[in-house]
Amino acid sequence: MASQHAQTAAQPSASFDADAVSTAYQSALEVIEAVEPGVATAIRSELSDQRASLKLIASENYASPAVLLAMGTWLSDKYAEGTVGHRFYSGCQNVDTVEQIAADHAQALFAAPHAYVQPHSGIDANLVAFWAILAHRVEAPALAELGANHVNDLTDDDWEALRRRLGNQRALGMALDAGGHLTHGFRPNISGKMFHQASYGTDAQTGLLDYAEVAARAREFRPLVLIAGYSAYPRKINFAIMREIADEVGATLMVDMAHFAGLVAGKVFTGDFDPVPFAHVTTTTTHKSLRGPRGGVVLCQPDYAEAVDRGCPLVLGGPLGHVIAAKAVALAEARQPSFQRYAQQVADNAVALADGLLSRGARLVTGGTDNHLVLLDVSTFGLTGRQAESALLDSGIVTNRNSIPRDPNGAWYTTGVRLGTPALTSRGFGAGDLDRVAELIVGVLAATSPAAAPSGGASKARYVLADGVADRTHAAVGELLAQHPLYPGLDLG
Ligand code: DSN
Repeated sequence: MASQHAQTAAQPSASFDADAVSTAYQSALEVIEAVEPGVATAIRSELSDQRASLKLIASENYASPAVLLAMGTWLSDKYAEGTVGHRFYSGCQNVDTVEQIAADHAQALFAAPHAYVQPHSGIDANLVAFWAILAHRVEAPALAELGANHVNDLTDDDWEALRRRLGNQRALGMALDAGGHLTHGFRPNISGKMFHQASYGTDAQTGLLDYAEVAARAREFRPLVLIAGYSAYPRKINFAIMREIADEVGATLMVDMAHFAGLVAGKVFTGDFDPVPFAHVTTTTTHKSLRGPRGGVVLCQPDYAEAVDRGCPLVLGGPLGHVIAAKAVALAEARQPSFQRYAQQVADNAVALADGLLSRGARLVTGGTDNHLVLLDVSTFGLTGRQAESALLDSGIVTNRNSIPRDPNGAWYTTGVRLGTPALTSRGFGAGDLDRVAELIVGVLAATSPAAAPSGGASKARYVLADGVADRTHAAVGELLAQHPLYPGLDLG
């Protein structure tokens, strides 16, 4: 008999028929196993490992069976460079259909004038956005000045001059150690090489974004692109203020909402905290708090649409029709009222986690959270981020170490651990469960001490966890996970 799972914020899908999904996966795995058993085994192991881990990685989630199944199809076999109805290959009618459905859902979900759903990742989405901003703001006016319609019409000298102009623009983004992303102008990243780059940080006392400092940096630096967004900042951003700053200095406002797109979709971030009406270009991933397949999306105002749509083939390789189909399914799910309950619970759970940590004496960057993540400063436990991350992993708690502002340990060892609630919320964890998670985390860190390096000096990686703590914590984690099973009823046979 089919077991239907009810529609609740707790499930990683609006609802699914566990028997049908089990049969689908059992059959699929048999087919894969006959060709390469090692792959079938790894797929099975990944489900058991995901089921058995307390996942607090802020950028991860669990997509629904409908999203996952949409990815395993022959839409993968089609080349479809170009855009809907305007392809460089024939026979793209079905890719056209799924791409249009995905774009329509993205536009409706985010009330965006235009959506481009082809980027394969968040980095790709940001590259498309940068290229589109350069094309719209620099290349198009230069072509008009020169009376040309296309770069191919330019003389070699004019083309060289334009290339130098394109390569001499400025971008201002949040510093990596303040919570910004690599693609926001970090020098080793391609974004830091495409642009002359400067960054803004956070207030040394409060850890909060200081809009007056952002404005001052923007006035001094005069960027072509002002980038807002983060991957490790635990607060919301006022995008109305960011747009005022961009307008004052003539910058294009680009917002990377990859981490908090689910909170925008779920109407937790509204008004001045919803970036889409304020940004000229907004980028996102689809697999973090938005709970879709791995991928990216660019949303933009109408005057950037033409340049954004040229993402493939000018920036990206051929669109992944099977992943775009899965984006369409995930975006349809995110338009359901249950997704708004999910998103609110993600934010409520982050507050419960923050409060649980603070009440047990931990220190958090900014003193709390408004979004889906908290940034724990583990120096109060006498540990580096690397030591803390490893001790937590030994105890069954999966996190990632992260720099804190002005981090004395650098980006490899770090002084922070980033904790996020989207994945646990998809399993049905509530605020009480997150308080228990906080208790377990503090218990492990309080029982961990730094250990000396083999040479005798201080090590930033080695640590000692008091006897019995890892086993006891594993058992407590197991109890929590058992109360909130992942993909309940899904049986791989
Ligand atoms: N890797 C993502 C994260 O963990 O935040 C960002 O690219």
